[in-house]
Amino acid sequence: MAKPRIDSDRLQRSLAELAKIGAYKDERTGLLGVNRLALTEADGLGRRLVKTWFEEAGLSVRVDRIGNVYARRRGRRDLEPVLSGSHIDSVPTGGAFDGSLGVLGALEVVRALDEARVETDRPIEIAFFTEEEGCRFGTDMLGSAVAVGRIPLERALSLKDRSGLVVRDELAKIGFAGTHDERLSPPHAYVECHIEQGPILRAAGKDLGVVTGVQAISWQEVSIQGKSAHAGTTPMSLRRDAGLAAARINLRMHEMAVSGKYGPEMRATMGGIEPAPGLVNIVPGRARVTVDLRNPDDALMTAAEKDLALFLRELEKDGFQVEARQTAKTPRVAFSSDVQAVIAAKMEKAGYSFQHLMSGAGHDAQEMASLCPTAMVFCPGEYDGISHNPRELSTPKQCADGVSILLETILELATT
Ligand code: HGY
Ligand code: MN
Ligand code: MN
Repeated sequence: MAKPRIDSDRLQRSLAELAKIGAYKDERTGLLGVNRLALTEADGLGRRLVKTWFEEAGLSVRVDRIGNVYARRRGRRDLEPVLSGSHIDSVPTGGAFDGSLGVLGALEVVRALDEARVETDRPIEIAFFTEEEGCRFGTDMLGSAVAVGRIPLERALSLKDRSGLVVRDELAKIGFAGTHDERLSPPHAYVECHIEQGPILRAAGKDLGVVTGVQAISWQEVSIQGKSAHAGTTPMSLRRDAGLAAARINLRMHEMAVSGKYGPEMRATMGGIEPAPGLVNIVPGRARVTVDLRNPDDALMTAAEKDLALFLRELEKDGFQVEARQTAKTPRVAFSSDVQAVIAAKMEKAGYSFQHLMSGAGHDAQEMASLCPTAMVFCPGEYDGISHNPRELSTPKQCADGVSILLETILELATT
């Protein structure tokens, strides 16, 4: 039996092929980005391409009722599988690696095992989950959260995007309204390979990262009702400028994060700011903003959310109507120390430099952690690990290093 090896060129070809689907030219940089927003036609085409690759690899494929896709490689014995995967939906200004590396890396593991004619005791399964990004329907890790039972199927299927289109219908439109039970029976273990999407590993000069867990995430959509008025004739004292209220919320969030009051690693982002009607000579009567809070400490996250809620009440004393809707909320998640130990031992043995770190970004792995022993392998990225941006880049070596450790880890976990 030959030793299975990752074929880096084949992995890069698969990543490049998938990145063509939903490709767009970034006006400012001229770079090619990826826009495969969940359940759009591009996501459907990407899903179909990867599903075809699964079938060509001889895997048995199933699609569940929230559109999650699983592809199983038989093992010698019919035991719980070792699961690996990620997502292929992207943010609208995405890159070629976020999520895709985890799915195509797992496929490369299967291809390498087949080439080396390696059988494993346990089955190996690859998954890609629906709407990991949460950009379109407002809730991140949607498919994997349904798979583990954190979000009920009906609630997920009824979610609407900004134009009122419903998950249930959009799934059917792209042909991924599966029939398989959406609740995943616990795998033996779950391992995900993902780009770090940040600067830590590159700055530390490390080849790879062993991920210890994911920080807490809290998303809200805040609607502000003020009073629309003529920009020229309305004295400042008579205004209820919803755009100004949005700016005050943004400033409060920033102060909460940089003050250290909620810990040194609190992060706050107002990614969406939409005053209406958004015209030069009209005081905005309405505004819709998004709130993204992150904190590695659950108690500090709760305290920060309370602070923000109080601030929104303050705005009401100034005559605004403010309605905040929680759209995503996940606690800090710790990954399995056993699976981390396997990953670290493989990195050690292969001679890679590595460090342990917590993930700043959310991942499907954080949902899987409630179902089975779970951990992640991080690959560094260039340009400070920029992500959710067409400049996202992990070099072929960085990708192959991570996927080769994914291979070794899956092999060990699949051998009883
Ligand atoms: O938002 C996140 O952390 C992830 O990219 N979904
Ligand atoms: Mn991702
Ligand atoms: Mn992402």
